[in-house]
Amino acid sequence: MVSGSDQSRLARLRLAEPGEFTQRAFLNDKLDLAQAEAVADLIEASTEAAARSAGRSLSGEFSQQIDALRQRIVRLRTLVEATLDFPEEEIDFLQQADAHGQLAAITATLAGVMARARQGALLREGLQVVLAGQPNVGKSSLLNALAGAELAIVTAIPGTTRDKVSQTIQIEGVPLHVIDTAGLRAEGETADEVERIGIARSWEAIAQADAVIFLHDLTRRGQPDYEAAEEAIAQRLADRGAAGTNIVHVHNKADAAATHADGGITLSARTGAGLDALRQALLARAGWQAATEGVFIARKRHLLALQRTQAHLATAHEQAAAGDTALELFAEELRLAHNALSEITGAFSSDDLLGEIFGNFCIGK
Ligand SMILES: Nc1nc2c(ncn2[C@@H]2O[C@H](COP(=O)(O)OP(=O)(O)OP(=O)(O)O)[C@@H](O)[C@H]2O)c(=O)[nH]1
Ligand SMILES: [Mg+2]
Repeated sequence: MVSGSDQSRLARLRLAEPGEFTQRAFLNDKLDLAQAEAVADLIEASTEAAARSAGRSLSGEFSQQIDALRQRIVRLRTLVEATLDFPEEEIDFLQQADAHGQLAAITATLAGVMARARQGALLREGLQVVLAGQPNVGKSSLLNALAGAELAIVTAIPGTTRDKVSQTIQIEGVPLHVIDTAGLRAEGETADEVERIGIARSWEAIAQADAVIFLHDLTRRGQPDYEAAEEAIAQRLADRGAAGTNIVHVHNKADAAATHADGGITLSARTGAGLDALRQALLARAGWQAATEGVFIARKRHLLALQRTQAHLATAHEQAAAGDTALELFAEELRLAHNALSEITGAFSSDDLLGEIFGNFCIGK
């Protein structure tokens, strides 16, 4: 039973806001911003590797590296600002302290942190991979083979897949969101309204993909209709411009074909032969470097801040090279680099940013 006084006490209770506990920890300096984000990333981690790297960020490993860089920038700033106050000693002062050398060393360390953060972002976000190609080349069979489960319907009838079927698979802990689409046919070749809509969706998926597997059928090589359609699809993919570099050519049905393709990856979705080569090619395309030690989870926000820091340091370098008249500009670029870096751990951040970060938490964390 709840007594009267207990009830009035309960009336003052409320449910926690999304991320409120973590936000309080941040506001009370128990966690910095990158660590607070790692709490959410740990909860959402879709692979073990992502969870491990989120744990590393949560423990403060990422933040320590950012802070160490920040301190070095601060030291250089102090030096430059002091020099600005004593213009007559300018050149000597900066040369003695090897300002250029310091800047170069900071830039090099930053590049290393960025490389690890990029790997972390890959673990967090994964990669969108679209299976594209003519009807019946074996796209759905390949999805099933990669996933190790019968997810998409496979039949010998061209035009089997109409709607998108997607599945997240993991390769070495990197989540790949693989999307199987309707086989691509030229306009007018499809009588069926449903299939036509499916093909339009395939092209949409291709436009948004990080990587496109362009699947070919070795058993139909040399057939005029087949080759003409291959040409048309290749042309349309090329029209997408720079994204065309994300195409991985894969030749399927190696088990049933006498001929072999030159270039690309040859495999059999039916027997599984060659699947490992495809997995490795996808990881390489994603920029995954398995040997990277101590990856910490990172977000797009972190990468953007690191890129801005890098850009300001590069401009600072140019200013420094331009000679003493540019010392104020050099100092200003260092200040901007300092601010950009500080955004990562929240030493310098706007309320909007905080609202956005904590608002995306689930309730009660
Ligand atoms: N021999 C052989 N047959 C395969 C292979 N992969 C797929 N097939 C066969 O090719 C036919 C089409 O396979 P699907 O996976 O449905 O092809 P799809 O590209 O998804 O076709 P749509 O959905 O119609 O665009 C089926 O009869 C499969 O059994 C393979 O590696 N070897
Ligand atoms: Mg299919």
